[in-house]
Amino acid sequence: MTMYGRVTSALGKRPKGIEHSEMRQRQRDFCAGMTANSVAIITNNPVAIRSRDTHHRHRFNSYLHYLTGWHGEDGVAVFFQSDGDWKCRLYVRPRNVKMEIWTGKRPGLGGALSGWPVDETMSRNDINENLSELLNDIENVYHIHGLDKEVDDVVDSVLHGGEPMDPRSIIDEMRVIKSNGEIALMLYSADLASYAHVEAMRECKPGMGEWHMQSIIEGCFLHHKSEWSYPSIVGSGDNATILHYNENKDIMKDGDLVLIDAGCEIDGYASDITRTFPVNGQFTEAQRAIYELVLKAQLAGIEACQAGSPWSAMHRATSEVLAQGLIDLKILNCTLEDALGEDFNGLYRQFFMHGTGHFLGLDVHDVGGGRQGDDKPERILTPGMVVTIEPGLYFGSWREDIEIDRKWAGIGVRIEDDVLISENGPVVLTANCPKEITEIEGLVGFN
Ligand SMILES: [Mn+2]
Repeated sequence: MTMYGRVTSALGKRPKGIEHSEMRQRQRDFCAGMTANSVAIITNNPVAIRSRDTHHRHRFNSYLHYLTGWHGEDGVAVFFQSDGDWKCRLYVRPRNVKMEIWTGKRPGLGGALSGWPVDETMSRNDINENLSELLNDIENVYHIHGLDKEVDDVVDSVLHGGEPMDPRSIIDEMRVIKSNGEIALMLYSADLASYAHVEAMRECKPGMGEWHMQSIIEGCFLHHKSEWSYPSIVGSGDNATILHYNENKDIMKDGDLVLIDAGCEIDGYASDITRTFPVNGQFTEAQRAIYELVLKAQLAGIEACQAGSPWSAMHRATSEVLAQGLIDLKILNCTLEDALGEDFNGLYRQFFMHGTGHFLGLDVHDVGGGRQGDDKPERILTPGMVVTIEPGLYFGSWREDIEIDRKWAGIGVRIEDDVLISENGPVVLTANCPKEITEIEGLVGFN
């Protein structure tokens, strides 16, 4: 058995990527949403410099992937009308053996046309002239600025200072509801991340580094031809009370909790899991009390994931449990009303300062709004949506703005699962990642 053999055998069959026929349907739906006499341009993400001539690993643009499956840097998809029909043209880099020796083989124009769901291909080298010509006499150009400088310049010169329309207003709505093909990929992504978390729990021992947990989890992703969908957070002790801590540089101490927020990507589709457990495998009384409260809130949040409910039902459910629990534990000395506040902004927010969840999909914080604080109208939960439920409580011992009993200091707990909204109630995609106290105490340190 190789490293991660346990994970490999637990994983089911990896689903195939999204079918070209499904991408064609997405293209048709997108084009149907555009106004008459328009052209839409979808570019790839830029390449970012890591150091001198070394680049950050490139991640394809989610919109380009969604519509065409194309990943090649410099790829640009253009949707335009010709003889009354919408066509998808893909600009790609032409074959060039001298360059390919260094940077890898390219499908070229012919390979892209036969291997991807597009109607025609053209050379990226000619995009300047060629695209200007296509945009002539077009009233509306859909384009996202800031990703591809050369394309931005073409669009600017054609629009003469006018603003392009935003293609996201159409595509985001489409991406909110996941198809069966997408759900299969997300379930696999959730399984892989679940098993990776379990491996980290099994290996965990006081004295190990936070980075060791990170390496076990990310190694497991890579071993299964996947990669992280966002930088992994491994925070032990007080580090767990820093929401976006990802330096992962400290030694995990006996008696501390460790919070791990890590997920992976399968064919672009993200999973997003947080688990918190004792480094030595045994919860202290104080840790147990906070953990049980967060778990109770999390289960209430999942139960609130019912088709037809408003988005805020999830946050309401977790918040009510947490606020009451903080009063019961005498961490808050006030009424439930004051703890919750008028608009979920009461005293409990000192310890639970983020939202309950977000959409999940090709982007870990997926498009379509729904997050607390955004200005979009409230969503109604609908079958096919995938959300995260991730309440937490954080008692940083370093915080000067709060007054709490010493026994809570340095405790940070978050529990996060990925949940599919369905006609038959919530489906927890990350159900293979244990979170009950007895399960955790029976796993941590037992490799
Ligand atoms: Mn999340």
